[in-house]
Parts: sequence; C-alpha cells; structure tokens
Amino acid sequence: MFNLFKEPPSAPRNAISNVNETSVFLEWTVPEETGGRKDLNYNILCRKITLAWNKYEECGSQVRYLPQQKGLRNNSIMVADLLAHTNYTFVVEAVNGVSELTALQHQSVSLNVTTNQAAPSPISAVRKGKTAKNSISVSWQEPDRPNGIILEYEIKYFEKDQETSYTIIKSKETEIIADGLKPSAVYVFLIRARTSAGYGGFSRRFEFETSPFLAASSDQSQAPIIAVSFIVGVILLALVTGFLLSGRRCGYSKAKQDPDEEKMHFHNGHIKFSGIRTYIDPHTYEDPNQAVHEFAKEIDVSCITIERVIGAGEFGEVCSGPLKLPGKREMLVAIKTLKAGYTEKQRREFLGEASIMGQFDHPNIIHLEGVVTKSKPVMIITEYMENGSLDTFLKKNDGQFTVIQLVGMLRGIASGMRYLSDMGYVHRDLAARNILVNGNLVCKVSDFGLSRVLEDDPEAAYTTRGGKIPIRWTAPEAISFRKFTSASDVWSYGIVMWEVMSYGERPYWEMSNQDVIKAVEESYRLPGPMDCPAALYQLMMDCWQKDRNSRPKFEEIVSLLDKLIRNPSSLKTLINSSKRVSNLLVEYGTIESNVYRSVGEWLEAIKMGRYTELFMESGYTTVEVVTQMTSDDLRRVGVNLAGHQKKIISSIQEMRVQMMNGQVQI
Ligand code: ACK
Repeated sequence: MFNLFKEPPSAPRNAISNVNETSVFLEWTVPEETGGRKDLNYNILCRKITLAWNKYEECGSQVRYLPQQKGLRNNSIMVADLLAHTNYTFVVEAVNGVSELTALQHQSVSLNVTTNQAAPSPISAVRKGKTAKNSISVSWQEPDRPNGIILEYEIKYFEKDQETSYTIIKSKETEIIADGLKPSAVYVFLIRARTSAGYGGFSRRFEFETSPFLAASSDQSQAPIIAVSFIVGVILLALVTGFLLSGRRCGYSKAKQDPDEEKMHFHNGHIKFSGIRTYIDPHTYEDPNQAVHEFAKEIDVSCITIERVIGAGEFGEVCSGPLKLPGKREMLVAIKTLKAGYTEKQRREFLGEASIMGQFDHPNIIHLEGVVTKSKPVMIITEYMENGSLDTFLKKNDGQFTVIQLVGMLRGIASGMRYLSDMGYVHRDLAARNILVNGNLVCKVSDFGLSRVLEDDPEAAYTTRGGKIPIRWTAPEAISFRKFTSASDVWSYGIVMWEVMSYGERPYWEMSNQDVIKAVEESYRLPGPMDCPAALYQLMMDCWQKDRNSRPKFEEIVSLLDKLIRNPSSLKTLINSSKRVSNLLVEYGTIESNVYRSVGEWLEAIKMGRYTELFMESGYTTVEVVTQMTSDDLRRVGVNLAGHQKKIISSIQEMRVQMMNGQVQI
C-alpha cells in the first residue's frame, strides 16, 4: 500500500564549499524532511561554466569524487582534479528510494565555486630517444593538467644509486640530451613542469641505460683522457660550488648550453636547489629606486581612482578604488599611500615593501599590481581583499565557520609560507593581523618589509637587546638572540593557528610581555582553543617546540593539513575540556604522551607496529588523536584481534592518565 510518509527528501541545507587549488570540499547538513525513510543519500552534479556567460559544460571524467559522486551516504565530498582558475557549479541532490518513483524533481542545493591557481600535474609519460655511450636523449609529454602556461621543465638526473651527485637541466622544450654520461650505466630521470603557480610534482623515476663502451673506443689512450676529464670535472664542480657559496643572491648559477636550456651540477646534496627563484634583499641594491623598478611595475596615476579610505598604515592612509590599466579589465585595488613630508629614508622603506612583494607570485601571497612613484603621493597598489585583515574578520564572525573552513584558511596561510620559505624569505611578523582575507575566504600573507617590519607593528616591543619584536608571536630564539629563520616563522604560524581556532583571541590574553617570555622559557604553552580538533592542537604544539630543528617545516604542515581536509573525520576528535580552560597555560610535553613523539613510535613500543599504516590511513596520525580512541574506533581502523585491542586500549588509557596533569596556572 502507498505510504504517505515515504516521500523524496527536501533539499540539503547550509551547503558550504572550501577551495584548495584545484580541489573543492563540499559540506552540507541533512535536509529538513527526510521523507520518512532511512535511505537518504546524495548525488553530486558538476558543471563547468565556460567563458561565454551562462554556458555550462559537464565536468567530464577526469574529475575525481572522493569517496564517490552518486549515492553518497555522508554529508561531504571532496572533488579533485578540477581545472585551475575555473568557475564551477556543484549541485547537491538529496534522494532516497522513492525519488526515482515520483515525477517530482530532485531537491537540491547548488554552489558556485572558482578554483585557484595550481601547479601543473606531474608528467606521466617520459620516453628514451637516441642513446649513445655518453648520452641519452629523453622526451616527454606535457602534463595532463598544466593548469596554466608552462614556463619551463626541470630535468633532474643521476646515475642509479648515486643520488647525491645529480645534474639539473632546465628546458623550455619537451626534449633534452643528457650528455657526459658513463657508458653502460643506468641513469634515473625525474622531470617536472613549472607555471607561474610554481613547480608541479616530479614525475616518477624513469631509468634509462647508456650504450656499452665499444671495444674500438676502449683503447688505452682513452684512459688518461677520462682521468683528465674527471679532474677537470671536479675542478669545475668546485669552482661552481665555490661561486654558489660565495654569497651571490641568484640561488644558482647557469652553465648555458642551449639558449633554452640551463644546466647545473650538484654534488653530495649539500646545495639546496629549490627550483624557485631566491628572494633578493632590496638592501643589496645601492639605489633602492632601481630595486623597486626591477620588481614592481610603474602605474600611471591616471589609471587609479581613490574612492575611500579603508584604514591607516604606518606611512599613510590605506584606500581602495578601481584600477583600469589599458587593455585590461577594471579591478578593485587597495592603495597604500605615503603621506606628505616623508624623509628619504621613509620613502625607501615604504617602497621596500613593494620591492619585496613584487618578487612573489603565489595565490596565498598578497599580489602587487604596481607602484606610483612618478607623482605624489607615492603609492603601492595591491589586489583588494574584501574581508580585510584576518584577526578583525574572525572576531567579527565569531563561531560562524565550520572546522573545515578554518582549516582551509590555515592551509592557505601555510602554503603561502611554504612558498616564502622556499624563496629564502623570512617573514618575522607572521600574525593574523598581517593576513588578509578575500571574498572567497582565501587567506594571503601580507605585510612585507625591511627593518621596518617590526617598527610599524603596534604589537612589537623593545627587547633587552634593543630589537623591536612582537613577543607573543615570536620564537624564543628570535627573542633571545635574534635568530629569525623559517623555523621561527613556523613558531609564529602555530600562534596564528591558535588565533584562527579561537576566532581572533589575543594570544596569552592580558599577560604582560615579560610574563609571556618567562612562561615560554619555562616550557609553558597556550592551551588548546575551545572546540579545537586534537590534531590541530598537536600541530600547534609541534610548532612551539623549543628546539627549532624539531619543528615541522611548512611543507610538512601543508601536507598534514591536506590530509586532515581529505579525511574530515580526523578532525572530529576534539581536545578534551581539561586542556582548554581559558587563561591557563599548559606545560610542554605533558600534553601528549610524555614518552611517545609519534603514533608509529608508540605502536612499536607496545609491539603493535604492524598497525601503524592502518592508523595513519584512518586519520589517527598523532598521539593526541589516538588518546581519544575507543574500542569501536580501533575496530574501524582494522584492529580485529581481541588481544591486540585490549593491549592497545590499555596503553591508550595509560597515556590518558599521564596527560591528566597537563595544565598549570601561572
Ligand atoms: O582590517 P582591515 O579592514 O584590513 O584594516 C586594515 C587597514 O587596511 C590598514 O592596514 C586594510 N587593508 C590593507 N591592505 C588591504 C587590501 N589589500 N585589501 C583590503 N584591505 C586592506 C586592512
């Protein structure tokens, strides 16, 4: 008999999207009406909006849906491998077993999303061409998803099992000849592409062998030649290495081969080759005007209309208004001005920020449009960020975002910082007040400066050594002996994480700077913010390790946050309430197990190391998260033997007891 209570569901509610380069995470809540049935599920429709207004195209089969596109049981999905810089519409339909039986349209909610810039996908097809005894010709295909115009390829190769001595060639073509090789030797080739978004991942390793040393050419007269070439090679290598280490700024030197090819040899892996241009300190220019014009475009003042004042900067007002460059679409920009009556030093320092910003090109770094120096007032023009600075934005929207949205913001900041550290730039003043947020919730690192970075920050205070430092955000070694490095930026990043997860709370509340320095020196740390996932708090704590070498690198932070975003259930475990009482600091080392630094180490110690991979795959990646596990969680991870479950659970309980004393009032 037809049952009136069995109807199709109403539309999903509160749908949100979170863009991460070319992946989009969609999340929604269950429909108000489930139609009186338990078999509610969701289908995702994906449409690409092409340039012509309102023209839709299906997304195609290259797009990946995790876990699946149709018949989804959970309220979220990750859609990956989309095109960069593209507008998409996602429709989330709610359906149940009777949806197909009624003539009613499926109820749905739709979301419009624009993907970000992304690095090219790895190259998958590499082929060997002509081979000789000393050379191999190698060619490859463009990556499947270039995500932009490919500027060049980087080819790294080395003799198999000799990875520490490798050669890098840069080429604009999709073919190179690797020469100077040994006969009958296997060489490993790795290739990656670069666009304005940076380098994509390396291809997998391709192994090709040179031709054998022919008998005719193996006469003894070759031996001295080989020996001489080897010595010359070593001397050349030493010269190149010496040049590199001599403090030149350009990061690598070039031995030009072909106009389109640059080659460089590395030995023993001592020289880091990041593949990204190195930041050049504008101080190294004798004439600061030359630096600014090298890195920033001069904009004619007639292209800018100042519409309103949006804030006050150290050097003058910050305004906004449209910028209309010839042949380009009008865009809204932020305009920093240098107030009248400035000294030459102030002008230099003001424009110094543009000389730095102009060297960066990354979706999570504020983008410089140009400078106005030929008329007054002198201006710095940057992209406009609709939501202003992150600290104010979070305070205004207290409690309004999902954890995934907050992690998305943190991921963006970490990605920008990874880029800066790869460029060799140390920020020194990373804090939520120096992050800007645009209308799509994309966070961008801003506020670059020379010495003045810390001069204009109202948070910066003088230390006993005379420097001016934003104490609450700064690593102890930077406060004590001005050791500013990317590792000290990582410490500050941990504080930014804390600010974000507590919606703009002031770190260490109203404690004085002196008390903060003392507490941190005595190993006290900020407690986890309210409702903060344990995995995120663990990451903050890792950023606040006293030993700067033990802190995670930005690269690792980005990949951990990506893992958490891909596996949102790993964010469901919150820190327990005993560790988040306001105004109490916690003593470092008591928060996680006193003994174990990683899940692997702990499992090994209790002779359960065989489960490490299963724990990692299920998102139990930190000791902190593990301590919240129940027996049900263990079964879900795949620990099925009762004896093993018992052993692991009793060790977890032991760790929980150890953690009970984790807070100290100061
Ligand atoms: O929090 P806010 O609105 O965001 O107030 C400060 C103010 O100017 C002084 O720095 C705002 N601001 C700075 N740069 C930009 C930008 N590129 N886009 C939008 N607002 C900006 C900042």
